[in-house]
Amino acid sequence: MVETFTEADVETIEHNGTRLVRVLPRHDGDHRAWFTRNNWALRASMYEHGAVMVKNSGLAAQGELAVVAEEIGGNTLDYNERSTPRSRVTGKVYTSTEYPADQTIPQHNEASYSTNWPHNVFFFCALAAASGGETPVADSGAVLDRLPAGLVERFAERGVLYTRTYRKGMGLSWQEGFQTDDKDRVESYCRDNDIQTEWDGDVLRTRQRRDAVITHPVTGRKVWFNQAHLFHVNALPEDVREGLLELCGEDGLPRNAYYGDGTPITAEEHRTITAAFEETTLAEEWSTGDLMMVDNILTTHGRRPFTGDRKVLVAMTQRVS
Ligand SMILES: O=C(O)CCC(=O)C(=O)O
Repeated sequence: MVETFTEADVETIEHNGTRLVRVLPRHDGDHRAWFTRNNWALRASMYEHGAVMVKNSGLAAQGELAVVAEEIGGNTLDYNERSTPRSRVTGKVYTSTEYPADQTIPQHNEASYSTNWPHNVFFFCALAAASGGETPVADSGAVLDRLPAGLVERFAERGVLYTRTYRKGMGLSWQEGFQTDDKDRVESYCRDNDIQTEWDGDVLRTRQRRDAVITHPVTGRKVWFNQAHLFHVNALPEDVREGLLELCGEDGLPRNAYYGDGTPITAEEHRTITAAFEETTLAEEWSTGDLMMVDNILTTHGRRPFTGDRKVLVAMTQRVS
């Protein structure tokens, strides 16, 4: 596939089953025409390898990100049923998750806790950090291959139960999560998307069961596709975890994850899953102007801590239900 690029230097980087195709355009100035000529190669490489990074893409404005994302990935999508704070920049282009610079964002398949997730995610580095701030990728099939067969079997059979408590001042409020001030609209969304709700005044608790292992619709490959390790209470630093448990109890945590039948995911299982991600993660440095596109089913993404200012914009395309 990679040979089909024109006017570009192309290199495939690999680490323990995760691949990223790095493409450096070599054209004489018209970057948009280059994207059009290489549209098929970009899309095919993304579906075959999982992640493609176009260095020095030439994209200047956020609007250009949306246009290129649509040309390659189809319709851009709104960020609904939110799990992290982000801002809309323009149209359907958002900032990436706005967590403090010293925090790591664990690897995840975008929105895999929901019934609707984007097939493709496009990240545009509008401003590279002074140091760090990579958006690492890890192949969801390689993660699955590293996990013990018994654990995969249990998750495949039972799925994952995601629990959330939306309250103001602790994680996301329900208004931010569902992007509305209308409780009836939240109820109707939850009914349509198989989410159980329980209201306590202005506090909303939800429970939703989702698959943990799915089959890639294009390649037919089985992949680990969930956010159990990220929602799990042990993903929090110990002091934050202890404080939250004391304050809200297990039932009131902003988020947590269990096996789909409600049985706990043990600390040991959480460590095993986290280690499988760590072993397969590949991180390529950002420069301002780079664009990375990922097949969200085949490839997870996360974020490394950074120093200095950093701005990464996101466009998601092609909802798969
Ligand atoms: O800022 C980034 O590089 C990605 C952050 C992230 O994981 C997200 O927004 O889902």
